[in-house]
Amino acid sequence: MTFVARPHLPVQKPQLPAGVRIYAISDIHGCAHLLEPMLRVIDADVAHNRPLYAIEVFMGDYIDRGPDTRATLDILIERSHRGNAVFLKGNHEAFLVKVFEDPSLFENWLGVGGAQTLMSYGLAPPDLTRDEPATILRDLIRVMPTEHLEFLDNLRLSYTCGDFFFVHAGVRPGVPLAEQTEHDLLWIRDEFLRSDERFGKYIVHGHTPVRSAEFLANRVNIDTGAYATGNLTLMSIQGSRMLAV
Ligand SMILES: [Mn+2]
Repeated sequence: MTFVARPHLPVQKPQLPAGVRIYAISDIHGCAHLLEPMLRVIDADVAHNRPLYAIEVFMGDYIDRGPDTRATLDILIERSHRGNAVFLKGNHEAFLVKVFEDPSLFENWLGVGGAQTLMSYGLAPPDLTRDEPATILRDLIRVMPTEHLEFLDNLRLSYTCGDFFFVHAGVRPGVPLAEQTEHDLLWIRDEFLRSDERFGKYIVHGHTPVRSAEFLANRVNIDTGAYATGNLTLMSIQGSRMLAV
């Protein structure tokens, strides 16, 4: 019997390893009421398709802006006990941790939806004519469950599987994936969004809202601005097939 070598074809489409099915959800921003039904969609899909390995990738920005950060973190922490979920860090989680260390940033946090987070933990709407930022933050740390604070402290910057690289915001063009800075991975917009560079992996990201999942040759953006639009996007990937609902 003769074995004929197949010509080495260039990889056309990014691939996941055989048997792996990934579910990615981006930018929940306190929309627990959208997250709950999405998790039921995932559970039904897993029950129907029975992948060998089902992996859930949450893309960061769990908190702020939307109505219920507290319930969102409760749901995600509960979900983490299954052991097949990856939780990426978003710029909002990184920023809140920074605000805890530096109360002078408190007003900036209010400008990006921090008041909704405070109120989700049962605190009054912040009134800076009456209360010092440090006092409000001390109250928040007091009412936040320890598991929530630990959750915020234990988020990953990126996740790689097969030909896919999952990250909250994006990557800096011209810099190898392994050498990206935390700041770029969590905050970058224009330089990344304008680039047609192939980054070594296919980038799955959120952070910059688009009307519907945006599939490009080098990346896919799945942030559909849930807190403003009511559309939380779920993307499933198996083999090289990407599907956003
Ligand atoms: Mn973001």
